[in-house]
Amino acid sequence: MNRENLLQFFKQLKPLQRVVIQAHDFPDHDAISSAYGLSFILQSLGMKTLIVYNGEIDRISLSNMVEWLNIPVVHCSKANLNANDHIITVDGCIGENNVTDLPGDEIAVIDHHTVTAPNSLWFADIRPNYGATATIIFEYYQMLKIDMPMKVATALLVGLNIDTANLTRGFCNADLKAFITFNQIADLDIVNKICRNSLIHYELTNFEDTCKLVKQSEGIATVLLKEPCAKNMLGVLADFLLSVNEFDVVIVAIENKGALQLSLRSECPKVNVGHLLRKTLNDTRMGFGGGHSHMAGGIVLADNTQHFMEHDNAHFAPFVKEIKALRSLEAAF
Ligand SMILES: [Mn+2]
Repeated sequence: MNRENLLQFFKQLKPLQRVVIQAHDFPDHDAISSAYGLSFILQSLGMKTLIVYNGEIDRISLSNMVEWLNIPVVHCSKANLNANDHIITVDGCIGENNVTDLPGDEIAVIDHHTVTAPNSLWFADIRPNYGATATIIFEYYQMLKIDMPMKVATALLVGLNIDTANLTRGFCNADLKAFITFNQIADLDIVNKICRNSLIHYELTNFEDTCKLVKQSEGIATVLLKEPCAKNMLGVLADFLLSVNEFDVVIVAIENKGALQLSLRSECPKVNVGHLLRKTLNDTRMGFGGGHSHMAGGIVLADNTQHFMEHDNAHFAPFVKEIKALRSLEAAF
């Protein structure tokens, strides 16, 4: 991606009545902050923008961020989108299971997941080696020499911190450069207050549940939660389990309307959990999944959960089998 491509794309957007920026469903901090950062760029170029999402904002830290920084986000059900709208997807990709197909024409994807965008788009900027979409947005500011407002830097820094677990996973040099600039401009008291307050009282139950129910075999920790749990809480619990020294691959799941919602983490270099989910779910049509090498999410469709659990006993056999195969494959060298 160079300055010319970017300017060409913005030129194409210019005549539109409004530009819709869509975060992935059940958005996270990186998705909302990147949408916010992009909307400021487009507005400063004279365009009207609308940030939308589907699903829920289910982390207290994200609703605090939206409230404290006054980020104008709208649930898609209240956005009155129509067939004339043009949509840029950020931190997610059209065609993926976590990006709802909304009314309007999808014209662009800006993402850091391992995804393939359709050829028909006006613009695609996909950088799977980046720790956060926030860093891609940072580079747009640099390329266009736009001053980044404090609120935008504050949001983007939260997105970068949370996606990379405070620069401890899946980041590259570009993320470090973005971090330095964000850090100079952002309101660090607000960044830290958002990041520190990541739970609500009830969610302590989810930790209790996790501690009681976790099982492990050869470093693979698995949990099927019993109590209700916010979708994005699964990742928080998976990170928590990965902090246990003996575990290097983690699977956290909860049943949701007969389907199994999943969050995976890996610190084992031989086990890429993004690939693992695509191979065991997408390729077999048992469900959908994807993400990064070290963190991924997915869903086992209701008709197929019997391959992963028996009554209340979740064995996750297809995943465990594949993880063990990956581990032994590399060991042969
Ligand atoms: Mn992200």
